[in-house]
Amino acid sequence: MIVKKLRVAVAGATGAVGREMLRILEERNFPVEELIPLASERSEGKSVPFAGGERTVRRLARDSFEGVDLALFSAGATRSREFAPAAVEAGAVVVDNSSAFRMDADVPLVVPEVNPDALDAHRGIIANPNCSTIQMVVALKPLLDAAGVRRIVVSTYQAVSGAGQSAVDELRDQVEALGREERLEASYMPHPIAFNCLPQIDVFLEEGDTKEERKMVEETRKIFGQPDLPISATCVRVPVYNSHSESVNVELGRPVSPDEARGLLSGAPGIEVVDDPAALAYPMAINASGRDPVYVGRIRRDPSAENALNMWVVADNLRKGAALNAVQIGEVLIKKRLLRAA
Ligand code: NAP
Ligand code: 3JN
Repeated sequence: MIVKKLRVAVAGATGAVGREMLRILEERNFPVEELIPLASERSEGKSVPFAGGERTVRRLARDSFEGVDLALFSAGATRSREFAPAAVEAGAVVVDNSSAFRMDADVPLVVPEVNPDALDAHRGIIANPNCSTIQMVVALKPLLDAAGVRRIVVSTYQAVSGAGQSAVDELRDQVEALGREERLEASYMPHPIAFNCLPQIDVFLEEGDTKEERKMVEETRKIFGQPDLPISATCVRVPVYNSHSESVNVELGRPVSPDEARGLLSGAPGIEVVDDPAALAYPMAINASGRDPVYVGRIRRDPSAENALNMWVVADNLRKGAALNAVQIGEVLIKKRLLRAA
């Protein structure tokens, strides 16, 4: 297949996710004719590394997208709402990393290993799910196909990088302050995170759950096409720099033994099974960081419910949870010839 090289804009190119996008576009030899890094006026004129050189950052504006084929957005939901429609109007296809459009009925919410065909109906904007949702649905997809999913109970252990570079800096500063026996200052997270766990990610909603928990529930239902699937989520910030871990309890439509589950997951795209308790081998955040797969281990029966399994799911939240998933969507758009210029 002959692939036309594309003009690719990255909105939020100076941020934690945006910088990862540039690295991944380069690593995967994405067919980039021209890379257009966009950010706030604070970054205008600065440069970002790409393809062995430097690219000058431009200010994100409504007229940034003339001639752009693909626009990857990771500059926050407010910027997505303001600028993504202008990008579409200019002829670009937008892959948006924010929550701005995820639950819109006419916007596909896509994880390429799970529901690539949802892209066929796109109308210019495609949404990338939340990082915690992405790794869970990748891990559950082989079980969904083989046995059906009846209920999910998930608890997350989310790294500070999910809250941006400032939160990473805050954890480092707090650890250093504790070493000097000084007081911990919290500004980007609601309480000190060093040597602590915070059962709050994003704001609280009326029912007592948080917005991050609600996102996991609603996004998973949309991706699986099961609007009433019972899902219970508890999202926790932990003092880990990068890579989210999740304890996932799933009730299936028929009995699936741990061995069968390991077999199904081992052959599935995007998954690596690390599950050898005798060798103390299971997925860990420090091993997943900087890598692409969703790692799954601790697969075992849950005898407290019918047809239920427990598993431990770990992935790099900035890569598969955000930037990599967005670039993979771009790759599927090319393959399916769903970019307007392709
Ligand atoms: P970050 O490190 O704080 O970076 C924010 C980026 O947005 C920077 O490039 C910043 O540019 C740019 N930006 C901020 N205000 C802007 C404005 N008014 N106009 C243009 N650009 C502006 O944050 P991050 O961790 O990369 O996250 C960015 C967004 O990605 C989040 O808000 C979220 O919507 C999404 N995200 C999604 C996931 C996921 O689960 N899929 C995970 C993390 C983040 P400057 O450097 O010029 O300020
Ligand atoms: O906290 C995490 O680990 C993931 C954070 C994701 C995030 C952070 C700020 C704004 C999002 C998101 O992707 O849902 C958003 C947002 O776009 O609403």
